[in-house]
Amino acid sequence: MTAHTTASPTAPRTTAEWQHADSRHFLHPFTDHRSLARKGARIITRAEGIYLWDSDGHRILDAMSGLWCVNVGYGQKALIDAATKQLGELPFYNAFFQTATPPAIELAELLAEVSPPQFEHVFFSGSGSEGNDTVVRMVRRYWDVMGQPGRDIVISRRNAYHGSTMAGASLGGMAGMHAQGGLPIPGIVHIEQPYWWEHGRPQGLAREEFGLVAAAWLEEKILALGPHRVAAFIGEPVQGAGGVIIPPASYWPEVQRICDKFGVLLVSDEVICGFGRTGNWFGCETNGCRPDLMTFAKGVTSGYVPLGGVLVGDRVARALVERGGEFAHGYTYSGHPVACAVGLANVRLIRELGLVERVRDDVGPYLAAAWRELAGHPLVGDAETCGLMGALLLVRDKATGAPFAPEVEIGMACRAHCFREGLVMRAVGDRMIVAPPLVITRAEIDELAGLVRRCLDLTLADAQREGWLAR
Ligand code: PXG
Repeated sequence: MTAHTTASPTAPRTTAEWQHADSRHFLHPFTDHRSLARKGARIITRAEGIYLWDSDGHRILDAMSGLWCVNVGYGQKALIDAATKQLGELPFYNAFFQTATPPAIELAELLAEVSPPQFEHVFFSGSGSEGNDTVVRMVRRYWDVMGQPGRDIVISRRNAYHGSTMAGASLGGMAGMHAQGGLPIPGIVHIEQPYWWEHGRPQGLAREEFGLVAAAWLEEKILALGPHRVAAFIGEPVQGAGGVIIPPASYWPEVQRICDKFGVLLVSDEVICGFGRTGNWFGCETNGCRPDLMTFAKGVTSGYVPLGGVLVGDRVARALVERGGEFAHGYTYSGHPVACAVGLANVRLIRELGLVERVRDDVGPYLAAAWRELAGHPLVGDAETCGLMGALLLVRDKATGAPFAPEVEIGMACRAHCFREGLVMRAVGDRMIVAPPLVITRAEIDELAGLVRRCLDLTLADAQREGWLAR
């Protein structure tokens, strides 16, 4: 073999060289490539703790944990060592033909231990989207086994995010995704989301009152479809990609009561909320409900390697294991040994560092206090947190809560400042959202809040200069 003429992935190149090669060859997720090619992608080259560095050497505070996943922060040696050791010992073997590998068995065992008591079984996938495809197949299989094959509809919610595969995007309630490729697939229907600001406040409802109203939409939909047709209801404990929509405390217990009343399976999509994000191991514990199935991904390995899956509760597991025979479903990477070895090291580290308790008792309340101060900013109409997730709603008129004109794209204006100031904060419409690594310290939260305030000030100056605040 002759020496390589193309650069290896780690060879230094200038930012412009990276950007050129990127726009020639790499199709990114959810990206307008013509517009990206004009600007050039930001190239991230390394990370440590809660900070990233780009190819120009700028340090960036990553208040989104990569993409809601790097719960233990960057550079954790225990995870790196676990991957390296497993790669050397057994980089791959499958779990199909009556075989298993020690990391997959051990991780399944550990997940059963840290999850609520009804969960003793795990089905592994490679991602959250695949996990939700598994959910759809599994709940339909469950009702087949139970002798009710006509019970095949899954109810989800508008502005939910459940992934980007055919089933994942169909379960999701994103209009822009449904508009491309003939979605949703048959048998998936949506109800309105429990977003108080949009659907409760204009009606003059108190938050908790609205929670019951929003849950009643589920009962209405079940009755309209016929309970004998409804297999399951799926929801994120807190809607992440939808803009950190935190439901009123009254919502989930009422959803649980309705599912119980009609025998509908309850699925908690814990891809973002799992592994400590809300101050409990899983978001359903924060919400006080008892799901039958839980989708997980992201935080299970802190994003170091891809892994997802479904925790299967006793009701479904009993039917599938004892009466179901072969479930004709699975992925090459179901129980991938390297991914599971990293998952094991990650879950153990979360436990050793006490990160779940830390979010609940220390940094979660500390972020909430910082958010209460930011609530006073002239641009902020509403400020909410749940564990280590936070959202700031930007409004044109603080007194009335009136929104900016949509063409202003105030969230994007704010996000542009964040980029320049060295902060990763997401904009979802007019909601600015954060979900920092769970290892973040109080001092780092002070730094985060200071950067947020600075970016809000800069955005306010834009709004004043451009006349966006005028009626
Ligand atoms: N469920 C939930 C609740 C998610 O947040 C998925 C499923 C799909 O997981 P995979 O691993 O297939 O991506 C997710 C993913 C955003 C954003 O813009 C959020 C996600 C993915 C990409 C972007 O906030 N969440």
